[in-house]
Amino acid sequence: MIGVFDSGSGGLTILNALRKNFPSQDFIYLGDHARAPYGHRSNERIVNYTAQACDFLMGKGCDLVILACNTAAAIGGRTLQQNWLPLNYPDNRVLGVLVPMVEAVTGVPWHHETPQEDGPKKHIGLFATKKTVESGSYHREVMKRAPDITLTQHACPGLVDAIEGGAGLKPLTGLIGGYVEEMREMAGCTPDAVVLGCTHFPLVEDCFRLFLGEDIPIYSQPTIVSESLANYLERHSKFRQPGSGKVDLFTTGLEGKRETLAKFLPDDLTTFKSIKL
Ligand code: DGN
Repeated sequence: MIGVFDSGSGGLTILNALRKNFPSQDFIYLGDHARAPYGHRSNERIVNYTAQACDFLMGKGCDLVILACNTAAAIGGRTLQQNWLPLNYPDNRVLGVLVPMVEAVTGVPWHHETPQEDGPKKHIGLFATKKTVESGSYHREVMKRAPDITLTQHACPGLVDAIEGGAGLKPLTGLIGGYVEEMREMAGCTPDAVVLGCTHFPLVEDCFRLFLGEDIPIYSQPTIVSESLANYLERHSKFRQPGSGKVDLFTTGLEGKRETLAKFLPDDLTTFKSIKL
């Protein structure tokens, strides 16, 4: 069984893509809505919360957990993989959503962590949460693989709250128009391509598109993560255990968030079970 975790609802964009790609796979989703967003929390707390979430999902029988939250993956991914997992669930795996994006941008598979001499020279713009940008994880992983790439990162403070809070088109376009303009000013140009490095942002991709124009490719995280998982399962067959396409949804609390959730959920998934972490 595969677990999918996000601080809130954003990871549902990833879950939806995974369900399409793996229709007979069983999934468990956990949104830590009661403590979302994670952006203003300390790194230590984000690592602890993410470990608690993985512990819950693995306790439910998930031997593979996708951190469908760039913030949790950027801050806690490595610590969980290197320290927490070997002590607690040595046979299980935790995968993030960041490396598949870096892999797609650089065109270098994750297991080749050496710089490419003739790597692609391009200018990528990254929009993500403040925590993800501050972690430097995207920058570090891109530079390892393709030091010729210029990565301009822009934090989008307030955007996750606005999406989870159900903000309308006007405030959303106001925020996103500002981020794109600031990115152009920082970079001195429009980047060749853009990564939306937050699992909430696919929901507002049209707004980004509005300000970026039609010609700038936007790397789609749900699609890329799903393709990358297919590749991973190909190489690690023990995690390939098709079931009946069952999906269980868990939350730490949906107080005030039910309305927004509708935007993320397909019609056949509506019921969240509440849990405490
Ligand atoms: N969806 C999360 C991400 O991809 O970063 C948002 C994290 C948050 O809680 N700020």
